[in-house]
Amino acid sequence: MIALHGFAASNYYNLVKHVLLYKELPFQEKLVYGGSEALLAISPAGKVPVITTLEGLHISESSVICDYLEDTYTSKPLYPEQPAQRAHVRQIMKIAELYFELPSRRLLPYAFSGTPVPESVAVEVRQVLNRGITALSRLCQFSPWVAGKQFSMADIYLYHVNTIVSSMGVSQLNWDVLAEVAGMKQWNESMSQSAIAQSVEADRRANMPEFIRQLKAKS
Ligand SMILES: N[C@@H](CCC(=O)N[C@@H](CS)C(=O)NCC(=O)O)C(=O)O
Repeated sequence: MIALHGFAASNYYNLVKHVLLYKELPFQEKLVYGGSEALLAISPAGKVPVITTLEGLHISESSVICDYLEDTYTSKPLYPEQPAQRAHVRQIMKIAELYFELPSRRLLPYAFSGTPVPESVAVEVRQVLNRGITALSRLCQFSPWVAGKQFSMADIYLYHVNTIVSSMGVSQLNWDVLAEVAGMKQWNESMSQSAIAQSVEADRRANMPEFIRQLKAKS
């Protein structure tokens, strides 16, 4: 059986879990937090998620895992057949990662420590998020799915990226970032209603207290 290593408070972990659940692939969750030797043994950068494949190969980096799962398990496809459309889906995922996820992550230490975000950091983060807003406004269709008529990897990827963008935007910048992209909030809301999203969210909430405890123990 495929093993999924990491912890449910991580949105990167959750997007891979969402793909596994969507494709109805049997998998086992193996709890591991950042900074452990156990994780470094299977993840070169010490990051979660990691999967261990049926052949015993360890793969990290969420978008690489998404591609591996799609290439290996072709039923319930999450990328379109045509290369141009596939590129469109991947472009949305890449832009979501670079200009939505990563700037929002810079706010996490302030959220965890309860210290105010320095203005210089807030300015930089807003700038990058604005780039993401412009790009995603141009690329996303929400008709009804992010890349058009077909539900795709971009829906799963962007939805889990948005959990952090939305919470950090509102709590640290007093900014409803998702509202800046026409159609995104409604689409996000409908994604959150799916049975898979709800079960992933329940696991996320359940893991949060332990995740915070181990984070405090490290600092
Ligand atoms: N680029 C990586 C990022 C993964 C990532 O940042 N994971 C966080 C959890 S959300 C992590 O492992 N943090 C532990 C650490 O940095 O020590 C991916 O796409 O999988």
